Amino acid sequence: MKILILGADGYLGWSMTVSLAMENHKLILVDNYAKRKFMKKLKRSPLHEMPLLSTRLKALFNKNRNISSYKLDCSNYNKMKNLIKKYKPDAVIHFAELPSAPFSMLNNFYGWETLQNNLQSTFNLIHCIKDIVPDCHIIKLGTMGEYGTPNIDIEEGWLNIKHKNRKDKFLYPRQGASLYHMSKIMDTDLIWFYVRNYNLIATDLMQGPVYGIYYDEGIKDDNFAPIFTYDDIFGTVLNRFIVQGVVGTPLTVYGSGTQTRGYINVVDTIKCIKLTLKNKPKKGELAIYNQFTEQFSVNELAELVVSSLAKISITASIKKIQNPRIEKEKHYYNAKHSNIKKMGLQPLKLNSKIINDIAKYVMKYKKNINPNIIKPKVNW
Ligand code: USQ
Repeated sequence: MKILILGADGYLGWSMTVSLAMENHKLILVDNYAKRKFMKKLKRSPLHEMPLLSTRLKALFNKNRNISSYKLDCSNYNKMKNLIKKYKPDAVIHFAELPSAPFSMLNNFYGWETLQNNLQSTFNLIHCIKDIVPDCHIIKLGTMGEYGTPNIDIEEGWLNIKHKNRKDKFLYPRQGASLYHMSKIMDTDLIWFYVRNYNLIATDLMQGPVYGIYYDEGIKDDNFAPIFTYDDIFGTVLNRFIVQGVVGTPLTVYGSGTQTRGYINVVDTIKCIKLTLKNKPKKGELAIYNQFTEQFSVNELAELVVSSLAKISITASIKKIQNPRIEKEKHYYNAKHSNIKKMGLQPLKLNSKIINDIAKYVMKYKKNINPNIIKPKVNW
């Protein structure tokens, strides 16, 4: 297939690129390095610095020479249009969004940056697809956070409603807990608008917080692993806890720690997207899958990290700190996630071995860990 990957430099985008490069697809990679730029500006750094996409691609070229890469801002309509006209992709995987809730809640500037970047990129993409390649499969990364934490079961994207003896199907009600999550809700609305009015073809993957490191057996070299973040703004909770345990600082459980989410290993994220590529919806259909494999409370994750690290002689501790976020701590949470299993995913279950493999990776770069970027500094 001819696959366009937007946001190919990121945690998920790069993992996806490596995995698809091992198969015989034509890949067109795009990134504007916005996340690297903002991390630098906010004095946050990853576990180890990664070479730019162009340098990292050299290793992939030994496996697949059919890759082109562009430094391009997806919020620039004309540039997107020219790119899509040039390649006419069969599928686009859209990761080109600012992905952090704390980043979006830092202040007015970063809030608007998130809304504008995420919406404009999505809008430009769908508009170009509609005008140039309407049969192209748009695969978009959404988030479980679009649903929030409602007091009823979370369905996969849609809810059947019976009202005064009449029935209809609507997008499941959404209640984001940050401007980042709100931007994803608006993305979904935009996609659905275009899909239902112009018969486009799209899959929206509602993903939970991701953890782990993606390696392809073909390139087991840390320089080709994805960018791994552990700071208060860009790091996700489980990766942060493992780094905190390794560096010997207490695990930062926010509030009571009873907040529950659906989590997924990055290895499963990549498998799910590849399954999605093989399962193209019909024209005019927006497929929505909840992309997570297991539910945990923050306390459960923290306890699992402490007990796992103990097996490799690392003594970690937990410290409950005041929650910097506005989010429900005690809440009902039961989210469906059967579609990805129906497509064939055999989920990886989180266990001590997985946690300790990540910890061993982190230990190699222990000297790089900056303890000043661990404590949460963004409150809302
Ligand atoms: N949390 C802690 N301690 C920490 C960090 C987080 O207790 O040190 C808690 C948070 O309060 C929250 C939960 O862990 O209840 C998850 O937080 P997170 O920072 O791992 O995830 P979140 O901000 O929700 O966002 C992440 C990704 C985002 C993705 C989302 C999926 O950054 O791109 O969309 O996970 S979801 O959470 O389902 O919306």
